[in-house]
Amino acid sequence: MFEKILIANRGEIALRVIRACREMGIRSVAVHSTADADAMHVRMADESVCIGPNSSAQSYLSVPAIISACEITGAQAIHPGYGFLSENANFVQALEDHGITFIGPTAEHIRIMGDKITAKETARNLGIPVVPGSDGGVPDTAAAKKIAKEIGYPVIIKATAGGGGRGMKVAQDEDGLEIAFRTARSEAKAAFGNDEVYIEKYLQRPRHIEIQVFGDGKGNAVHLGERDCSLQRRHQKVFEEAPGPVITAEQRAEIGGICANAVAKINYIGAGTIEFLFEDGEFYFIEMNTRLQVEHPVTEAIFGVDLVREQIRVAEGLPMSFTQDDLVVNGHAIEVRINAEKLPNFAPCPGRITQYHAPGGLGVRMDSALYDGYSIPPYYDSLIGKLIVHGRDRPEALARLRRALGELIVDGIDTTIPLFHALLQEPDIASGAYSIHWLEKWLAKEFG
Ligand code: MV4
Repeated sequence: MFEKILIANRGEIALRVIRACREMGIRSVAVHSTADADAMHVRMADESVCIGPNSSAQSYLSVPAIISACEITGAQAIHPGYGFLSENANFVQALEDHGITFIGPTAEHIRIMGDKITAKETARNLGIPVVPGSDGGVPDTAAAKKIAKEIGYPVIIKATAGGGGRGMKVAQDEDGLEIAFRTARSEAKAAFGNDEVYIEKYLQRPRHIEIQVFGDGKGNAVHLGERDCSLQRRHQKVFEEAPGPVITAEQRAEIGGICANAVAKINYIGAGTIEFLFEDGEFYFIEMNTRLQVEHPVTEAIFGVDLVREQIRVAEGLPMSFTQDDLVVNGHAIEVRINAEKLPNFAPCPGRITQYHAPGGLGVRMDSALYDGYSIPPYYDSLIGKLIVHGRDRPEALARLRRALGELIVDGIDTTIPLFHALLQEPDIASGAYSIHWLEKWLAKEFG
């Protein structure tokens, strides 16, 4: 049993992990940069260690500083949260060498899924449906044209080392392919120092549907349904919901079963998310994330489970506390991301919070590290809170979201709260009729 866990993160996700530790009777250690000396995660943890200056590179991303903090405090395990070192295989390897448990998957699984071509090949071999395209890297335009002819236009060229939407180019026809291929390759080289690219059939109006999986590292795994995260701006999610408004129970059981079997087969341990594009009733694998995700609370709401508690359990070698049969969808949950950003351009807007009031009541969860008088530092991500609502069905969740947003007060800075008030007026949001392109089109129409 772990007595003490170090949380290698900040903000709301650090609080999320500290809360799970406290409920399990495990002591928590916060780490922080100098800019975060007054942050809520430092106050809430049982103890804290300053690990470096303002810049993430020298604090939250510093492997030696974090390992030292572990050794000083005697923490036996590290929870990485999301972002920062959460999907860094070298970090996981370093922890192993120091006898510290990483609360998450193995370095090997992180490495496989971090390389997009290897991830796709692994997924295909495990029986997961993938987007039609090249088997691995494409060496030149001639090879690209040959594959494009086979799968049909439009096609998309992606960087092997990319992800999160960086290094992608669409070609509508053979004329466009030449330029798309060369641009993708040179951009990949510049951005990632790796010019390998691959090619896929371009899906024109898909939804982003991701399946939550969970394994015990001993060949047992379950799925916890899907989240629809199609509402994104520049590859940043802003609104997520579970279950997906257009996914049937039969589709959930089928794709979920495929994903659970796949991760069971590789002895995957902990939380994972298998991302798909969903179009015309078909799922197409694009990537796998080997971490707990920002939007995990919508899944927790509809299944009534604590995913962080489960991560800690399996890291200790304990079994998961539920089986697939225990996991029944209950109602509908929606999360909106409250960012310190000024509309219409979403410009980061750090500064002092003069007043903060979190909404409450039935079916409302506010995950945030804000407090009255807190100054948001300019050095980190602009996510300052997540409002999660749960209702018996989607209309109830939407009504509850509108009500809770009305109670939420974040004064002193600009936030994305007005965006959600506006979105809730939209018939397409009310009906769930949106694809991955809906939000950008709507923003262009609303704000020019
Ligand atoms: C695609 C695609 C269409 N067809 N792949 C963007 C981020 C990366 N995770 C994968 N992405 C896409 N891959 C094929 N074959 C469209 C996108 C895409 C997208 C995907 C999910 C959510 C938002 C998106 C916005 C633009 C493009």
